[in-house]
Amino acid sequence: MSQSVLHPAGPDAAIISQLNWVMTAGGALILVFVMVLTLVALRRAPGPVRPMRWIALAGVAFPVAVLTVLLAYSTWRSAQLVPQTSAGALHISVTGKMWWWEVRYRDSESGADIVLANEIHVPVGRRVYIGLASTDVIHSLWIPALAGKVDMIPGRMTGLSLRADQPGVYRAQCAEYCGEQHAKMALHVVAHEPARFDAWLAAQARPAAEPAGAFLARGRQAFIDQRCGACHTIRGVTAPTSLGPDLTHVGSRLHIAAGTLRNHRGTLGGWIADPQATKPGARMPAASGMDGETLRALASYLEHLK
Ligand code: HEC
Ligand SMILES: [Cu+2]
Repeated sequence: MSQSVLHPAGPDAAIISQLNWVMTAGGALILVFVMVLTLVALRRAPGPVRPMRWIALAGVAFPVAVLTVLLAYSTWRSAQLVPQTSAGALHISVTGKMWWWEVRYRDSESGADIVLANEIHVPVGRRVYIGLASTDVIHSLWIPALAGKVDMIPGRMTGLSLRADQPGVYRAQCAEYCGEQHAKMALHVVAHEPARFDAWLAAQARPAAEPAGAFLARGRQAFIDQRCGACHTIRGVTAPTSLGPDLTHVGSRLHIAAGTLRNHRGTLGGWIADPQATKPGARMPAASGMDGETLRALASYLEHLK
């Protein structure tokens, strides 16, 4: 799960990585050059200097030449970034919330929104436009292996175009301090071959799986009795709300709590019993008045919502 600018997996990240190497190498060369000059100055025999000549050459001509070349180079490379437009691209909306990400796709057949959380899936080789918004404070989406960071500002739409060229899982992180759990506000981008992406999206469009057996049915009943539906949607079970992540297919996700815990029955149960232990301040209260067996049934039910 790479979250590294040094391992680009798409054209934008490759350009940014190259700019980074050129700047670092250029800066290192200049540093060495200045150090050598300093040594020469320290070791030379005392005698008359010609300060005007040094100021003109090293103080004016040299920086002007270096900065002009860098400006031309970075302008040329930036022009090659993926065009920032939604035309012809796969459209995804991501909304930053304290401290998780709501992700929406449009179902091309029904026109309805397909809502999920903390995970973006993209087809390899296709341009994707991610519309960005925030409902509370400023967040920023940064997927280092795929693109530069773009802020998500309340009351304003921003956007980010990117293309993934290699299948894989790429970690992303909120890159604008947004409060107590900013550090635990991560997201994973999963890039698939196009056919697998289509299958994934079709599966996400379906309503939640019916519980297979009495134990899982007990879990679903606990979800209703505990009023989890006040903040969470399970399509086909509870009414839409977006105070908390959509759980219709929560079992299909790699992580829960915005990249914080690996997703399985054990972590689901622990999270439901005491979310504040994992993310103090998270906007989910601990479940109360549930016996152990009911909690296990609830966690198993959520795990089976693939
Ligand atoms: C007051 C609103 C609220 C209630 C009630 C609530 N939750 Fe949550 N829940 C949230 C929020 C907000 C998050 C996201 C927390 C974060 O990651 O910072 C969350 C996260 C989760 C997650 C992780 C989802 C993911 O994809 O990361 C699960 C699972 C979950 N809740 C289950 C439950 C269950 C089961 C109940 C009922 C016992 C419940 N919640 C009650 C608000 C709520
Ligand atoms: Cu943040």
